Amino acid sequence: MNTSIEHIVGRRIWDSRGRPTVEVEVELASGARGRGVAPAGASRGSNEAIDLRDGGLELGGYGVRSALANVNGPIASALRGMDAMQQAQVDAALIELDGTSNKARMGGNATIATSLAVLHAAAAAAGEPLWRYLAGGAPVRLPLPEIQIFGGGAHAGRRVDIQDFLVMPLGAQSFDEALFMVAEVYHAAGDLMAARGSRMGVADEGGWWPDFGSNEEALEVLAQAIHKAGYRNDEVAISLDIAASEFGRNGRYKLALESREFGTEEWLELLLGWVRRYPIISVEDPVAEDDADGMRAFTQAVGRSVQVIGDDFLVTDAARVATAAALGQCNAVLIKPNQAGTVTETRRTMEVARELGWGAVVSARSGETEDVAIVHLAIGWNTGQLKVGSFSRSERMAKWNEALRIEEQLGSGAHYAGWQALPVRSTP
Ligand code: 2PG
Ligand code: MG
Repeated sequence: MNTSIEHIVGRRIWDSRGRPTVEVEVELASGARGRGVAPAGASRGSNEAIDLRDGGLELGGYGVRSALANVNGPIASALRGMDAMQQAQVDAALIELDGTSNKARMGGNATIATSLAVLHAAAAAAGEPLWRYLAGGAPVRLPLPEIQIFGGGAHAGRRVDIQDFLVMPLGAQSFDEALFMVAEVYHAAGDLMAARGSRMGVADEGGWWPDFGSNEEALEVLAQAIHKAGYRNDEVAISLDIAASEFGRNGRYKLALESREFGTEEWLELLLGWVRRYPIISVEDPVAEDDADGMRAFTQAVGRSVQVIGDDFLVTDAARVATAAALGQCNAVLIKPNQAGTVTETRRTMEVARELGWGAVVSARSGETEDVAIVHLAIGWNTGQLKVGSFSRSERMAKWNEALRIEEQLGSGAHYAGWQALPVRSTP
């Protein structure tokens, strides 16, 4: 079969926030096709691959004409004739063509959509679902999901400072049961909000709108919701994405909701108090991306009782993961393909994390589409954990539902990762 790349077309489609994004379609000489879509973050690390936007007045500056021109021009010319089965070579060509350290010239949105489209076309040529093509016969697990119940920070008009209040169904026996448990907690939380007379509605990733007087109150209500749904702490635990780069810089942390400001030391004291008082099993970006000492102090303080994920801090970069491990910062990495800009670089980061015995969480962005590729990456690469936002809005549910279908395809060979996917010694 001739698997050389024949056509590449970039088109503008629209994401879950009604903003334009890049979709790329690749066709091979054999006729096999693949489609890749770039998601978009709102709380971005400053070292991520650049999301190339047109600026100006049109579409609030979010236009993607320049990124699409790159796909349809230089990228298509460079990749035409290359073998789609050689993903590393295709991605190396993208990296070379771009020539910058952060995909600033071609745009990380242009490169990741192209890289994913080529990957999909290769799986189609192999006649396999993407997850199975990626696994290549190696064992896989259904991931432990990390699911948002309240969405705050940049995803909810900064109604609370902390970005994500999430749960992890540690005690489920299957992915199907894991979603069942989360559904119960999600709706219990909604009922509690309604009973309090809170303003209802959902944030960018589908979590309940965070109508609270303090950040800790959200934690309190989440713990109540888990209890109300009938689960113990070792069955459903809490996970937080602090996204501290959004309100912290130069060792100062400002909680706007509470009109309070902290230095790194007091900030860590506050977080560690929460970890002691609530069943928290995972914390992402507890400090700002520029606070390497704070990250080390937090990671050392929690030891092996809490997963500490680097998102803005590590930006899906293999070298940053290796350095952080050597310095005792974090014990897990968030894997966002569009932070890296190509499939190969994303995969390398995941592999380094695995070699280190770290946790690895494949993650969607706050701006998403119906695309479900990341579910296949999480399962095919056997990363053990998956984060795609909350339990409402179809761009989120499409992904959870895709994992259910894959669980069914695996049949009796399906194995749910559960809490053992975490780099921790025990459940809360
Ligand atoms: C995060 C993501 C997803 P965003 O911070 O982990 O929740 O948000 O895509 O806005 O960076
Ligand atoms: Mg994050």
